[in-house]
Amino acid sequence: MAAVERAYELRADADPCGEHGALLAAVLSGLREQPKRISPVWFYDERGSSLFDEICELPEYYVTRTELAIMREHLPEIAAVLGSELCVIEPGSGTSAKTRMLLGALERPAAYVPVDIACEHLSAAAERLRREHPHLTVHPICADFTRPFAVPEGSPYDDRLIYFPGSTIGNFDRRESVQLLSHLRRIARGGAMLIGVDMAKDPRVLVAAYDDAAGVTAAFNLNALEHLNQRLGTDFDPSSFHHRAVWNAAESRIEMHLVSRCRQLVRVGNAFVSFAEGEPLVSEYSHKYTPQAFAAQARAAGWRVEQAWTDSRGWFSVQLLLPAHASITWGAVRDQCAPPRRETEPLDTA
Ligand code: AVJ
Repeated sequence: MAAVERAYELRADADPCGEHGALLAAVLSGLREQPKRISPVWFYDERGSSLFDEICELPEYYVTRTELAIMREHLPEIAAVLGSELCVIEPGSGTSAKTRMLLGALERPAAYVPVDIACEHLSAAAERLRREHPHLTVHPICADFTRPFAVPEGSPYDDRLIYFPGSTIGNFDRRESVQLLSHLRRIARGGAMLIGVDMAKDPRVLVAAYDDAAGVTAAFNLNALEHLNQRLGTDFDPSSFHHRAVWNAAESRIEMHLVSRCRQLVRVGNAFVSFAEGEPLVSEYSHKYTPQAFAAQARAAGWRVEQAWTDSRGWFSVQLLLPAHASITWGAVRDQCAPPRRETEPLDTA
């Protein structure tokens, strides 16, 4: 199975009918890897989601705040470059304040297509947006965005922008992220992507952001085990694990670990998984990029970086990607072309 699918297969299987066995098998296979791994999707039950909201407010967690500041400062320019009557597709939408900012700044946005596996949240958020933007076509899609999903054809879904904020791309390793970026490029159909990318910086700043003094991130990390117990009936004892955030310089990423405090056995379905004292269970990667490294990733996925906006410290960036092989210039220039026609993308054999 492709790596991007493996890391997120839980999402695919988390259908409302509850594919208990499939979820269990996916978790077990991660626990059989070396080092042991679980998917970061396990963070996000109800409690985890509100802990994440708390994280976003922490003094050490610069990520959300910095991206918001970049958006606030450069929104008029970003909106001007993007042009009018776009169909904005947002993978992993949630209920983002950034999306509201973007939709508010764009000229006559035509459609908004949020894609998320949290179906109830999704329809509530869609309802709210419909009220705020009566002329906007809102078409929520309940799906795992790492897998194929169908955006309707024709107007108002023609001129597409993928909006992928929050540095969610950081959760994917190098190979997975190239796969995901090219998957999203195909969905964009010749359109652009606006993506939030967290940048490499002093490891002390990074470790503090993922191991805050108030212990909120530790609670967030340990909650994944509660969620597993709740959803799958595993018997993890969260108090026998502790949170650790490590900077992996070779891979340019923060790793969130749950470290076993003792030798122990954990029951997962019909199997027992043994942990040595001090053995880590990896619960998340958060890759940090240099501008060059991200440009290379984008290029490998058939995109090119058209423009990047950043904060004064260069800690975070909001980047506009265009298809590397677009047959005409995209964006504001496109709006001046009459008629606004675009050739279809060259056939993708990747
Ligand atoms: C939501 C994936 C962007 O990597 O910073 C926050 C999640 N993990 N603190 C990140 C997270 C620990 C976050 N992303």
